[in-house]
Amino acid sequence: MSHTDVGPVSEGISIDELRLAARNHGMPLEALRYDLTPVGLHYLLIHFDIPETESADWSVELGGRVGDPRPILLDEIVASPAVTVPVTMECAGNGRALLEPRPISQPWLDEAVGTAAWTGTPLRPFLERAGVGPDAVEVVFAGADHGTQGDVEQDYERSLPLDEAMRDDVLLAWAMNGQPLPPQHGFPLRLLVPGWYGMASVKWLRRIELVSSPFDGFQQEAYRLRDDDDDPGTAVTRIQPRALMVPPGDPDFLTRERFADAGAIRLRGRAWSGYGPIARVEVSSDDGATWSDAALEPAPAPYAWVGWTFDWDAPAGRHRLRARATDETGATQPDDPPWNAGGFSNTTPQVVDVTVG
Ligand SMILES: Nc1nc2c(c(=O)[nH]1)N[C@H]1C(S)=C(S)[C@@H](COP(=O)(O)O)O[C@H]1N2
Ligand SMILES: [Mo]
Repeated sequence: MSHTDVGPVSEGISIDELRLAARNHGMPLEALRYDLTPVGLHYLLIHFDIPETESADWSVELGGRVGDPRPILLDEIVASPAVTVPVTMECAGNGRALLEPRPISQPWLDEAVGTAAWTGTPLRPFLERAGVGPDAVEVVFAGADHGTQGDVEQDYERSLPLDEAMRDDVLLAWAMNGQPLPPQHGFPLRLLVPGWYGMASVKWLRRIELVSSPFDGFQQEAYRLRDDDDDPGTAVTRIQPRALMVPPGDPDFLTRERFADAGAIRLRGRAWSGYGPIARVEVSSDDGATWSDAALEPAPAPYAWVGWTFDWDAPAGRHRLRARATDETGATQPDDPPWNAGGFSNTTPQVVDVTVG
């Protein structure tokens, strides 16, 4: 079994990667202008096929170290006290295709992000009703989707440590921006784990199992920061800080290089972190040689991106803009994040080339 596959430095994107990229689209960066990403513009990551699901009679099986393995009916979930919270979700592989050598997988540049208002109900009361066994350490969540990855046939399955699963803000979610979840985002029910990279928020949620030793299923092992397949590495969990800007001016069709008029340009964007509030966003117009602080808007919610603006007096010429975020823990976006074979958490600051005329 292999969890990683790395191409030679010189190798371009393959047809297989292009097919993945066409199925799993990113959020067009101009959509950073919306507080809440319109559903069709939110990024997508689907490992296998979108399963054929129906809400009628949907239930979540319960198993493992529980006292009462009664399934949880979707009707019961939807009838429970509902909350709606804006949460920014980002794929752990965002930035992967910019690494050299390039890990072979979904080839994200920097667009694998979106923010939705998710409606759901906390998971915890259902775990309490099930009676968590004294030896339970993790909760495994399985989706209804099925396929093969790294030669391993599997349902999509991920676990959370028990204390994370018991957080008040971990939700069983059935709606996104006020609409029932669309098929591609997990209809009729998904898990939502605010602050963690997207892989933890299991879609098409079908089964919950409490286990007495750490889960080592394929997707659990796949999301680790490792040098190569033999390296045990460390688990990918929460979202590292990142800022992105709406690319200013107008784009070239093919290269998406920007063209703008000289003078005052208000740059704007969003920043987020799964470790705490954003403390600072900085912008550079000289490819990172010098940085200036952007103005932060009030944070809308603990795990939703925060808006920022920066007034740039753009002189004529070619400029390389960059933006970077720092969160309240002091973590920031390194110029050269450590390479890893899965291509995770590449938060090197965004590059936007602009010709000002
Ligand atoms: N069942 C299931 N859940 C899943 C996935 C999947 O392939 N199957 N992909 C995960 C990954 S890697 C990400 S980044 C998020 C993406 O969620 P979205 O497509 O709603 O944006 O879903 C996660 N949940
Ligand atoms: Mo992902």
